[in-house]
Amino acid sequence: RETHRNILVETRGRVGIITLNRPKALNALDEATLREVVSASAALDADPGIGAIVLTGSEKAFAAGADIKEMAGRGAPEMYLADWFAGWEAFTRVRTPVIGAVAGYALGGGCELAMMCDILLAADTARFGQPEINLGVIPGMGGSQRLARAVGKAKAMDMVLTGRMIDAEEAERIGLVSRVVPAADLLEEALGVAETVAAKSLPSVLAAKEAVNAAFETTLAQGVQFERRLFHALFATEDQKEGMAAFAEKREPRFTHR
Ligand code: CO8
Repeated sequence: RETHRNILVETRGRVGIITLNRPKALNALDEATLREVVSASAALDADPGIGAIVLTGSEKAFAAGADIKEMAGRGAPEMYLADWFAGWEAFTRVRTPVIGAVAGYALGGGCELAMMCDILLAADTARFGQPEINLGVIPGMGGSQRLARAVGKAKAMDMVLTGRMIDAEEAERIGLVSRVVPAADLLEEALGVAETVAAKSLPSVLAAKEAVNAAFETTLAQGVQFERRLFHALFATEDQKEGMAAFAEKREPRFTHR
């Protein structure tokens, strides 16, 4: 595997783990980190031996935002011509499910990156926020859109306009995260979720992620039809035959595609 400066990449069985590792800046997401996360996640996505990816940070910070020092001196033409932050869209095109595991700060771009994950686990130490308003700007990596879709207008406006941080308990209550776990167990819990997903039949896992994501991009009628077409298509897999046979025979399925 290629070597990285700001992240660590490892695999455990069918699970790939990407750890943001830029402790001196609380994992602030600079351009180098963006390139590394995008390339590492694409490589894991292309590996048929990988069925789920865990994205995590440190005990103190998942990521404290985009790198403010890197952006501070730039002008509008430069930001526009570079299409600053557009590179992160590649991360949302990863087809393999991504389990985000957040401890400590997930602020600004860090919160936005967390929201790009498919299942989000928070340690009880996690703090989420969109503090860009305090810097004279607004979220720039999808925060205003993904937060509004995830938690609705009331909480999204509250967080984006005031910049206030919410704790893990509030994040779970409003539906921003899937589960809250004790900080000491975060990685093991995330690996457990990843292993559970990675043990399913991969075609059904990829289809399931595509189907849920379609809910955010289309009308209900089109989304339901899209789901039904994917459902029909899965009857072409041997894993559908095996899964349903195993149910009838009261045994565990032995999927081919995993
Ligand atoms: N960018 C660059 N460096 C950072 C960032 C960041 N986002 N966050 C922390 N660091 C650095 C600090 O500068 C410090 O470096 P140094 O030791 O060289 O001074 C080091 O990390 C440790 O940080 P602190 O000493 O501040 O640690 P504390 O424990 O005292 O505080 C906080 C932790 C509360 C997380 C604090 O670091 C903080 O408020 N960070 C910034 C949070 C923030 O505003 N994030 C949003 C950034 S903007 C964004 O993500 C969206 C992009 C939209 C466009 C924005 C245009 C500006």
